[in-house]
Amino acid sequence: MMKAGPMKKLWRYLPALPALMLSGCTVDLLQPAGPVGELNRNVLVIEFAVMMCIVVPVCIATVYFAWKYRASNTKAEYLPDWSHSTKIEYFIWGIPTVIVAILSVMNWWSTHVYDPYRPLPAEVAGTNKPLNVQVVALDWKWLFIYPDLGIATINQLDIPTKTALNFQITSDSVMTAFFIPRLGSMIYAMPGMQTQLHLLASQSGDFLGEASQYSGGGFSDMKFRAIAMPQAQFNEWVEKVKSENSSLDATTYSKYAAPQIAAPVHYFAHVQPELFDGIVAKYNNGMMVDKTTGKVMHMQSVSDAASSDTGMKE
Ligand SMILES: [Cu+2]
Repeated sequence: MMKAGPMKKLWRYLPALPALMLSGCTVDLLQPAGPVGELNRNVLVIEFAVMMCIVVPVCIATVYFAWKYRASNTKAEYLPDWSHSTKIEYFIWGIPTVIVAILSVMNWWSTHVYDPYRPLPAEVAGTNKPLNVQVVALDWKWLFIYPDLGIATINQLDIPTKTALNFQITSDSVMTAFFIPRLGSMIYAMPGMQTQLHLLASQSGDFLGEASQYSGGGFSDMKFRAIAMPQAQFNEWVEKVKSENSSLDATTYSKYAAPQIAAPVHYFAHVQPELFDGIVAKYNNGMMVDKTTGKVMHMQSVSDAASSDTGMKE
């Protein structure tokens, strides 16, 4: 008889394995804190279930057939000349076709219902005035500009709950991706371009935000806290930031935009208007798209400031 060796002891911890595996980065995706995240989670779970409808029977059938048609089983049907079965053809082509069709419809529907470029539907967004946030991916930190409030932060995104968030996203470095797993959707940040994302936090909380695309040495520290709080508390926070004595303009921007690993949180009481547009324009020979007319125009004043003083990282 075998004695309880070290291997046998290890088996006792086997039930903890799923929990251990879920303790990684993916758990946030299963605990959404807003409507977009909820939809992403539901799609993930339903699609997983749909795919398991084929994976599980195939796994079981593999073991069952191997056992049933084993060499020593003389009772099983033996068909050495078998070559075709229309029934099996329908089965092996039909089920995958149905599953691909279900997944296609689900994916098409779920990517359009909360299109990242479209404001959230009114029944989800509520009546609070949406908050505009401009996001700039830097090496290796995140700059958040609140254009309507005239403030900015580095590596911390405070947001009011139950308020639609309109993000404009760009990068002043390489391409990366902006991602707050508990709020949902991941959108690319690219130099010279403006991507958009519309999110909403339905509950207060301190969520992880990250860069989800590898962008060099400081990538693993390119994280930020997204802190959702009630409107009144958010207003207090804005006042606190405004009382800081640090400002972000064309001259100080270069200092803060320089590559830095694990950058500390920083508050700017004042931010130069159109700084974000200047950052985008400097990769387009100073040209930008006018938001009201849709025409391409020259960002004279801002690009002078942003590209000559701060832009070039020689
Ligand atoms: Cu991951």
